[in-house]
Amino acid sequence: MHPSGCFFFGGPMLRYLTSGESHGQAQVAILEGIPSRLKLSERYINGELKRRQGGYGRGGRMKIEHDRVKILSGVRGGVTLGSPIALSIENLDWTNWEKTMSVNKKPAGDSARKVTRPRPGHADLTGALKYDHDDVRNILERSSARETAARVAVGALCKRFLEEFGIEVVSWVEEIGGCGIPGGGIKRERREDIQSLFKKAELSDVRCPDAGAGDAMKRRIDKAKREGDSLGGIFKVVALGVPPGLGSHVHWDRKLDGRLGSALMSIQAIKGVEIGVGFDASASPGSQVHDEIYYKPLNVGGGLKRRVPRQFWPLDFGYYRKSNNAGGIEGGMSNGEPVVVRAVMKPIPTLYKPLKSVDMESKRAFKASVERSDVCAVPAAAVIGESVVAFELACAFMEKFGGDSLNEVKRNYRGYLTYLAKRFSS
Ligand code: EPS
Repeated sequence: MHPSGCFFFGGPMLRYLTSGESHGQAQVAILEGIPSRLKLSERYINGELKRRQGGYGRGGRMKIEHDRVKILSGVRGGVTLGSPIALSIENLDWTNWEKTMSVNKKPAGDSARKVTRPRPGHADLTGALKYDHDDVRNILERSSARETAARVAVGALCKRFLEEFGIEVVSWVEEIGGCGIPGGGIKRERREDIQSLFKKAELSDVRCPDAGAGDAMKRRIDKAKREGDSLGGIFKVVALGVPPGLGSHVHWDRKLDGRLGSALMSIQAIKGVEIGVGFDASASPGSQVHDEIYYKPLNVGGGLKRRVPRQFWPLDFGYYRKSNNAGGIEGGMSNGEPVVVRAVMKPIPTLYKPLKSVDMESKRAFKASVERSDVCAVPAAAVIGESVVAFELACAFMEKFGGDSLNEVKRNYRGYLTYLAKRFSS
């Protein structure tokens, strides 16, 4: 099992690859396994790319780039064909780096922009040792979080797919540099409340739904910038409308929480992931941690009538919980409640006030290299978090309900919902 692909009966259902250097020509991705006849436009993906580019604390690069996707294949007349979908996002900064990053010609002298002083906290030193490079640029160009533009394009496609089934993936920022939402903003779980927090976050340039906390975050970012420093933080991703039964308890590599954890940890600079109450589960006894189960009978006489509280829409299958400490996942399977994950991003390792390092040519102590960078990219990381969660959910969804066309997947999904309602109603 790999975070960028899911497998069933030995064959991949949904998988993707990305390629691209930060100052190379483009970020590219190929996504395979999306069924045919899904409506898709470049405009939709561009909306998500724009969200990733935003956020207070970003550096000069985002003034240069206006990320736009080009769909190269797999889509015709605004609908997917069922074939692999190739996506490309041009790096506009490439024009300033053509000589340095030339594919065919080895750059000489200053135009090489050689880097020999690895930044603590980055892939620089270990990457150079592992891949036998004396120029750290050969590592940092790929380890850069610029790669996440491609992942957000893939995530946008997965979100478009999930939308067809009433599944929505949202996020917001809970903390930056120690400034956070009072109480973590955790407890509210109703669909409407989550959507309202998300709407507020979308209007905030730190993607924080609490205006007061957002202002404190911005002041903290300004201070770090003045001091030549960088900041990390915590974001939350919530998926709404996820049916019970994605993932599985039967084998380690099919557990949904394991797969989400792996996907989130694979985002540049992420150092920790929590599902539901996460690490807070250690402080309370089981009686206060586990979500009690309730049942409200369904009237399925006239089809799938909604008799359970609206916040559980569209999943009416009788059983529900009044709390969601599990973060919507029990036994490695979604349980029908919102899927709630949090991730912590470390401060960006590129500092304008650089840390101690060693020059790889002279082996003498030096300050690390300064590359142009962001002070804080937690708001962007939240959008990237949504993307990787959307991919994993789409993957698990296709494993369970997979088909070649969107209609086939819909038939399969409807069949499952009908089964749940009929089988588990009184
Ligand atoms: C970028 C993310 C960051 C930026 C990068 C663009 O990457 P890194 O992980 O290398 O710090 O610094 O921009 C540059 C490399 C630059 O030249 O400014 C992104 O999200 O697009």
